[in-house]
Amino acid sequence: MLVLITLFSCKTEVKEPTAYGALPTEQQIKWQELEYYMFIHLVPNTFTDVEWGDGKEDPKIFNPTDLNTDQWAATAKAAGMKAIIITAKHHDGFCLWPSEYSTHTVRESKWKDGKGDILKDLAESCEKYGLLLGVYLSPWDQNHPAYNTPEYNQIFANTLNEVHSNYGDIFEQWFDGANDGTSRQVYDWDLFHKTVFEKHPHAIIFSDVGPGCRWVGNERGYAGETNWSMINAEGYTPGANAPDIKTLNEGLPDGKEWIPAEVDVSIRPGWFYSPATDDKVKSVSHLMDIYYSSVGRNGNLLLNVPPDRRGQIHPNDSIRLMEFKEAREKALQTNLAKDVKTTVSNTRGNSDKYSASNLFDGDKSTYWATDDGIKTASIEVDFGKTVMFNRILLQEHIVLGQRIAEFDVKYWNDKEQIWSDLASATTIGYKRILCTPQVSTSKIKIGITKSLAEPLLNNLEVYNAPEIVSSITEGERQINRKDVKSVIKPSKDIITTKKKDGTILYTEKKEKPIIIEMDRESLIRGFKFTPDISGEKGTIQRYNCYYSFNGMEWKTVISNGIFNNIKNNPMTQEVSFPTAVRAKFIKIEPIVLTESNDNEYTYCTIDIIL
Ligand code: FUL
Repeated sequence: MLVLITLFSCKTEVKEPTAYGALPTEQQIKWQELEYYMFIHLVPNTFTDVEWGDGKEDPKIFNPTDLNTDQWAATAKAAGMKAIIITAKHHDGFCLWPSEYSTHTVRESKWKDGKGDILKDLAESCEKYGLLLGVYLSPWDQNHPAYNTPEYNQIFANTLNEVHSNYGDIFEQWFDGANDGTSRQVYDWDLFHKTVFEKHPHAIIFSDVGPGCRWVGNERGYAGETNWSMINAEGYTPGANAPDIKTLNEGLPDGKEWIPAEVDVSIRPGWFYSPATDDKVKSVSHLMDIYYSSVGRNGNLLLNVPPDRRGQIHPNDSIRLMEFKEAREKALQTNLAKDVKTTVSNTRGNSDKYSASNLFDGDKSTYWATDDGIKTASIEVDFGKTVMFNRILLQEHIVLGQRIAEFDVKYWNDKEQIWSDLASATTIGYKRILCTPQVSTSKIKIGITKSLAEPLLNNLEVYNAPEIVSSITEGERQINRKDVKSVIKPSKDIITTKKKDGTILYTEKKEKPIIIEMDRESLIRGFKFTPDISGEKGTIQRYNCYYSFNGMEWKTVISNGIFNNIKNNPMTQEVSFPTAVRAKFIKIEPIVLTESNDNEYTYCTIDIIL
């Protein structure tokens, strides 16, 4: 009896962990759960092949021949998106609704003889398909005569008020900080925010500094590998006075405001439709990489799908969206972390309420927690059989703040009977999907090695994603992307010579491969190999190419590849891998040299295609 009483009192006494640092509002949590939604860019630029209109365009050119907002909404819904945000007014000032505060609108266009209203149509379509509606309104307005005068602020506020009064609920207001550097307008952000909140108190306001969510610092689709949902917004404004790009990309562990990252990127090279980009829609593997780098890194993905000149989503884009959805579903299809046995280094108050079983119950409101003061911990997951996996999905209970700063994953090496390192990473936040090398094991161990406060996790999933065969779109290749550095790791015998024209030539022994190391694991689509273009020195003709996560274990990506005609026409060779690979190292191993009797070969540069 005494024992029972003790146990009972023990259970009831375990108090909830204390909240830590900046916290999300209920609305920000709902917003984060949307994860993925559509951006629509459609203004006169769609008809003029430009990215930034100057506001002097004849509004008559805006004339989509068969505009159909139901088609957008149906596509977004089928693609697995939860909302649509539309450029109600871009930098050229053109309004997609017949605004009372402008003379540069759909009313002045040819579309529907000036009687149309795209916001009205879209609001109805979103409602019909169960999607939320958001609006982009650019404060920078190159058409409005009052722009650059103090009066403009009130005019812009009136414009905002009009949009927020007449089209039902608006879940997100997008404020773009961009301008061409000539704007003298000082914006009244307090007035703008007040105007939005008056009509939609729960709206999420996007800008470089929120207050609802923040720009991620690039338009390529990549949140930082470290991505805190907190930043310091005080003293900053959108545009030129925004925090630096690194802060936007990675957030700050000690940031005073909860302003999570939204990752905006276009499915095409530009934000607006152009027939010139019909064949440049991003590949599935590129979109998957973006997905892992946005939703998989604690950010929401706002994917732009620009309607064409009919006013509909082009089949190339919608087909790709469906392929992308299928790839996501296949990657995260069978959660291997079901019916597993878990051993954790600590459970808060040894209580069931905070036990590790909460990680696998599919209920986001229950979580595993440690005792006060315990900021490092381990979670061992025993699958009870051998499983093969390459993705680990983790979620923090962000209601009480984002806490985890560093963690690692080890797997049980059944052969050697030891724990082997698999991956290490920094933040988790709302959701983190780790792409790891594929391993077979019966057990994994997640170590939380640094946390700002007691770690609280509500979900742990494990998957084996199939490799994607990549169809690479030329326009989307990024060669030696500036933020990914790669270096050639020379053998100790390498000879470096400077040619008369200044180019550096490397001479290597035939048996020595070329190894290139990147400063981080990346999705690699191929490489460019530049020989000595004068043809004076021999080079590689046939080769094997390998990739590796750690520079020790290698997998083949190309076997017995050939540099076509390199002997007679020694020019840069571009090699696309049959499948894009995730790796940190690439190795090119010569098999046949152009000068068959030579025991050494030369080359000038190697570029990695990401
Ligand atoms: C940028 C704009 O300048 C682009 O045109 C596009 O609208 C993008 C989403 O935001 O700042």
